[in-house]
Amino acid sequence: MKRRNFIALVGTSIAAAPLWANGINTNVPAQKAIDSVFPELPFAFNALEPSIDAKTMEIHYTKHHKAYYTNFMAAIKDTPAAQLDMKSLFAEISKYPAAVRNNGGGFYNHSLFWENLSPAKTSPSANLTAAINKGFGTLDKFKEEFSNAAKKHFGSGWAWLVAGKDGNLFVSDTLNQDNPLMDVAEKKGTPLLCIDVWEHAYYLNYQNRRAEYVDNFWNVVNWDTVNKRYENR
Ligand code: MN3
Repeated sequence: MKRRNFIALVGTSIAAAPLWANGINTNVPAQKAIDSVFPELPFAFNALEPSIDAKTMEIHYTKHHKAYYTNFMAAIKDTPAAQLDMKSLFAEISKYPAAVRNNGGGFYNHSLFWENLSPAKTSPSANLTAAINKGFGTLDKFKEEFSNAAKKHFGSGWAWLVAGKDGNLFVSDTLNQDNPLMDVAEKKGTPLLCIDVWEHAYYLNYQNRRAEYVDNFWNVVNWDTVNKRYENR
């Protein structure tokens, strides 16, 4: 079915459509970059309140994320990058101009971020729990390490739970819109969970209190997504 027909069938319901029904499927990143369309938000703007407020979600999605998408599409138009899927592009991102790296990362990272957020109560699968216990000792110790990476990251960027090539899990943080799929990343692997710690992600509601935003992030983690990413890595 053509994507346009599918959109016509499912309408514009934000809550009903999974992110990848109308855009980039970050769980199976094999889409050509140029084929990507701006993905729908998989929940309503106010769905994550009070942990993430509606106004922040609306601006973050409709302005910030949309701008990365638009600028990325413009940056790769009629270039070899448009022939690559996102994962392949990131694997050689050092060969491309900063506009591709920054906007491609911004486009992709936010798609990952929305997918790993949900108002529903979810929990790590048995397989993921075993991997977390192996990597960090306990779930609480993992959360502490991830939270510390998010709280202590200097400037704009992201904190990540990542599966390395050997399957072992680790925590990292990246500058600006870089991610662990990029050849420029210090620690590389498959992203399983991420948090945006740019000030635009929390400043309206939390102002300078990034630590509080990070602590409340755990209330809205979509573990179902993290479980799937771990299985599909
Ligand atoms: Mn952001």
